[in-house]
Amino acid sequence: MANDGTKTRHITCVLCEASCGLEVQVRGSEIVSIKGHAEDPLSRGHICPKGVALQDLHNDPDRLRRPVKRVGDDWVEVEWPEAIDLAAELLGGVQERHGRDAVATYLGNPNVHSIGALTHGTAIPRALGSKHVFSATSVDQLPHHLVAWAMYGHQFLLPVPDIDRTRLLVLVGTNPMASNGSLWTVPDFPGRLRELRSRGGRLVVLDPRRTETAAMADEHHFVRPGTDATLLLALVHVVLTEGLARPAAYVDDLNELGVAVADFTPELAESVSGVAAKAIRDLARDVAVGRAAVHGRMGVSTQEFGVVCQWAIQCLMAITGNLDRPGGTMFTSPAIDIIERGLVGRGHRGRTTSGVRGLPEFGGELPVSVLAEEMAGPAPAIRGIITVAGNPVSSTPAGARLADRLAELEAVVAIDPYINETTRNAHVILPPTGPLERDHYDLIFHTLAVRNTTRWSSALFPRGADQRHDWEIARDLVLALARRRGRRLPLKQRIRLAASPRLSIDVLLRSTRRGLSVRKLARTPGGVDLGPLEPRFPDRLRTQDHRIALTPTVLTSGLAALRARLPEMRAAALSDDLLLIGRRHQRDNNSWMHNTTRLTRGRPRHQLLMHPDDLAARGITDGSLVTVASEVSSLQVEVKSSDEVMPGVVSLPHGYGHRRPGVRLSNAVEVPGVTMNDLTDPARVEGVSGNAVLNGIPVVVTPAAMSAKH
Ligand SMILES: Nc1nc2c(c(=O)[nH]1)N[C@H]1C(S)=C(S)[C@@H](COP(=O)(O)OP(=O)(O)OC[C@H]3O[C@@H](n4cnc5c(=O)[nH]c(N)nc54)[C@H](O)[C@@H]3O)O[C@H]1N2
Ligand SMILES: Nc1nc2c(c(=O)[nH]1)N[C@H]1C(S)=C(S)[C@@H](COP(=O)(O)OP(=O)(O)OC[C@H]3O[C@@H](n4cnc5c(=O)[nH]c(N)nc54)[C@H](O)[C@@H]3O)O[C@H]1N2
Ligand code: SF4
Ligand SMILES: [Mo]
Repeated sequence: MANDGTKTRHITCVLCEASCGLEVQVRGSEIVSIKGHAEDPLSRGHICPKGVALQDLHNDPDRLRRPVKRVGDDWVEVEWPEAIDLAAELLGGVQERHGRDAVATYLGNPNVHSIGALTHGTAIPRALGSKHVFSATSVDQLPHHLVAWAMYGHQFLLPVPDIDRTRLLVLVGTNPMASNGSLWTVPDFPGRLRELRSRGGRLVVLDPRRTETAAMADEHHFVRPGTDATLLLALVHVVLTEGLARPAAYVDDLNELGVAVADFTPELAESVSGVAAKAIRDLARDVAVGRAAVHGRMGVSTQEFGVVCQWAIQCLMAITGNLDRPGGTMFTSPAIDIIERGLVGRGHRGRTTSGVRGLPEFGGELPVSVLAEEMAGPAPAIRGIITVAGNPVSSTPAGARLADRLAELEAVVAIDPYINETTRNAHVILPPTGPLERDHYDLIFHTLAVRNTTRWSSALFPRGADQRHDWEIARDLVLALARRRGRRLPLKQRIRLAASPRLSIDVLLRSTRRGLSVRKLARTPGGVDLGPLEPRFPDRLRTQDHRIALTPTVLTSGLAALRARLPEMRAAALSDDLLLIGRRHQRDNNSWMHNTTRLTRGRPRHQLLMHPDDLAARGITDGSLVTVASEVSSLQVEVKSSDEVMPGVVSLPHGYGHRRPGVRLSNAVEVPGVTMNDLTDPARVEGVSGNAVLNGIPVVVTPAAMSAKH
């Protein structure tokens, strides 16, 4: 401690998957500084502007600290017991009147960044027992889970690029310079990329936009949105036809794979994707050399052929012997192994289906694209909802439609610290503590990290007497639901609910027999380094025979739809139609964190990016207001001329557009921009998984002045 009472503390940043270790100077209840923790074995001192903004989040006067209930158009603070009982009454009442399935749960992104949500949050949908469970997974990484389940036998066997040892890194539809990596905990991506380059390694990026990551690459190819599947299958095709395959002994069905991809030649891929056949051949040969890692994320997850894309990438890694090898894509050995411990199920598909469209569940969840339709009609299936750390009005397709439905529901409960586009529709809001007021342990992100480490993060500040942690809210709500039904929960369940996350993690750490405990980790700033990733297959495979089948029917079934779309894709490549894609910025965080000027000041970044040739062809001037119309809706936004996007492609960020009535985000409502998901279409889902299509949306862009005349 310094003379003035300043203390140095080490915590984990929970704002993105990078999970950086931070060093914070605190004086009493005041934050003096936040910087990266240089000694952290995983994040090595990295920090981004969002990490610094944790203090703004902590001090934000708009952040709720006590529950509120809606009375007319006003919000009234209520005591915790009353708020919990009200929530249980609202949700339980709907179930009593209309059946269990009448209440839906939406689990949003920050759940995976909160240990209490992970240890206790899932008890809420379990207590409700409704088939209507939704999460951000189906506007995000669902294809990865489905492919991992079908090929490796467990939805969480997700390989991560071994960036620290690779020779060739190929990034498809992902921009880690802005996002800091996804399904890939890779803090200090810029530093790791520099090291890769200085070892003589190369980065290749495939993206319709010359992103911040593409700008750092040795090679960047513009790909027409939604066509990557042909390109990725062509890579597999080249490896197989040129005799370059050298899979591990536990990989089966090479011949079947050859048959499946026979028609996906580099020339076909060129005709729809715009990437030269020669470049595809060269890339396939380079990947086959070894120590190569291919990683595909949002751009190839939330698009029409997301499952085929992720399947093709896994096949490519497996047949070239890059899977589970140093320098390729690898699996972690986390201290708390969520797979081995059974903390996450292996996955299942089709046990239930959605009512209107009949889309299958995966892993106990239905695709969120069906949420609004299940609330519609004279006898809607869903009449109440609880959202936990989610803002689906902003983050799911045709969110505006969902907002209208939410306003009519009999019960809307939110566990959320803000009154935003979604929670303004709630009858009661239960706000949890913020990231600096709670303990943290990365159950999920240690499982996806580029290095095996284990780190405990103690709350920086104690919670106020009138605040509750998310795990306490989940515990109390589950108990209140049971009480309302006149039931006593089984002892085992009560014990589990009563155990704090700290206690649960401690028990799990101690049982690893590696001499680990929360206490020990809490005394070791940055945590314990458990070393580089190591080969884990075939032991870690969870398929019955501990082998990998390359062509499970559920995955190859996506090929028919792809073949059927080829003529249209070819025609589209020659037309001047526009396709809309998303983008992320380093200082944005999905649909929240716009309430801090530290992150929102500076040049505006909400505009529609459009290629100068496309602007000229439509007589649109740079900076003017344009109308962007999709099949479902239209909106107006400023356009920005940019040759970063390829001709025929326009780009908008998501998570903007806070100027909706009732939103209580005093700074965010000043932030210009529109809600991109007013343009996305819930009818457009990936055919196998039901994942939302958020990239490659056909749109028409016209000058706003002109469309006003019509
Ligand atoms: N068009 C388009 N749409 C997209 C995407 C895209 O790329 N393009 N990306 C998609 C992706 S990948 C994702 S993950 C989703 C994210 O979408 P959501 O799952 O809706 O998550 P966020 O937008 O991050 O909203 C977070 C919510 O949680 C609240 N919150 C923050 N911290 C906590 C906490 O600790 N506890 C609780 N209880 N609440 C908290 C915030 O106030 C906010 O309401 O959006 C998806 N939507
Ligand atoms: N700063 C910041 N960091 C974040 C987030 C954030 O909102 N802000 N969100 C977090 C979350 S929830 C997630 S899931 C991750 C996502 O992490 P990333 O996947 O890295 O996120 P994006 O920046 O959306 O990258 C998607 C890329 O795909 C490209 N793309 C779009 N369509 C296509 C296509 O058809 N084909 C190809 N090849 N590319 C395409 C886009 O141009 C974009 O560059 O980021 C996380 N980190
Ligand atoms: S990169 Fe992610 S984890 Fe690291 S400081 Fe930024 S927001 Fe936090
Ligand atoms: Mo995400």
